Amino acid sequence: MSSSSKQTSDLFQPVQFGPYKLSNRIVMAPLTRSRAQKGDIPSLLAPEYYRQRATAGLIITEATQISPQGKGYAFTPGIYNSAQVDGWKSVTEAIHKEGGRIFLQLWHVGRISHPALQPNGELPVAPSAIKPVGNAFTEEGFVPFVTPRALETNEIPGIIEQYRVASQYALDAGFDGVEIHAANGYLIDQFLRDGTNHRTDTYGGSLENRTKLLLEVTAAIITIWGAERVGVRLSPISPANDILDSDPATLFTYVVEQLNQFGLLYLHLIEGDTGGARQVENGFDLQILRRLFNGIYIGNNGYDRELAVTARQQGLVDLVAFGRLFISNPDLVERLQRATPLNKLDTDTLYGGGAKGYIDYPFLIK
Ligand code: 8OZ
Repeated sequence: MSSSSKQTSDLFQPVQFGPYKLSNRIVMAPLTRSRAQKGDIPSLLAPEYYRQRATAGLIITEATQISPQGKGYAFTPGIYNSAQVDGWKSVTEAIHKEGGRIFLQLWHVGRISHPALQPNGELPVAPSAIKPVGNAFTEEGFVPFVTPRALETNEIPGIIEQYRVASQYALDAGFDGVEIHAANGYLIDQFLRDGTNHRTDTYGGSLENRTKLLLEVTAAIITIWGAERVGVRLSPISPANDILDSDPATLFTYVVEQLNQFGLLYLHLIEGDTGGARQVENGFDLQILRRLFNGIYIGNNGYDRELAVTARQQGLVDLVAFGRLFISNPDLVERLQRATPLNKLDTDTLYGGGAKGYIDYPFLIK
């Protein structure tokens, strides 16, 4: 039988995931939708949006800033005060009522921001004062990035504390775990890579020094959650957000070796150019990282039914995360299982706005 036929794949079978038994191996990837309320409180429609998608074995929330400083786009939600916790509680309760599981993605954007999005109009912070190429999405529209301010060494404990406190808020909000967003050219990724980290203190220079922030953040989060409820997302070969490293294969091999000391639940890799091609120039074989990692491996980027079924048959992934397909197909699991047609994505309603393109995509059977 070909992999695209309707034969049963174990993608649709229950699987143990640390302390949790997931109903299948299909993950809803983290997806920024920019619909939060004033105060960076999750949208009143977010419980319904996520509830509609609760048949995913696991949902990972949209990236969620750990502090006002961690924000880099208009209308993204936060997890740094009790009003935000209350908003997220409505989401976690809706998912748990449906028997689903949901992790929160912890996010600090670093230099991918703009004074218009920062407290008191301050400069965004970064490992080094290097301006990214591109534009920030503010409430007034797209504006060019600025040169960020390099963090002082004595500010770094405060950044780690932001992650720890946000992790406690995530626990209070009823999440099942957290994912550390260390991908896509945001703060942690900016520290990892030699193109964005030109520091001369103990957080820059050598591989060991550039990886230090990620490891210290991970250690802090584990004090709240335990390693068995924490995952990390990386994008080793993605150029997203003007990120660059001279030797990503060596860097990410070291990163994964070091992460192994914690016994984390999972590693979630964007296996190409984020939201784009799976094959990239100067890429490397990411199975090296999958084999190295002592935990569950979630693959992501450009998967369709056939690629996911084949990846499971060949043992290349443990779970598969789908992003855009989950935006337009709330019942994606059922549609993949039955190999039915999929709804088309409306790209005009991806970011911002309300119910349209958010909670109104049709189900096969309501
Ligand atoms: C698309 C638009 C805004 C943010 C990421 C959090 O790249 C994002 C993001 C993606 O990880």
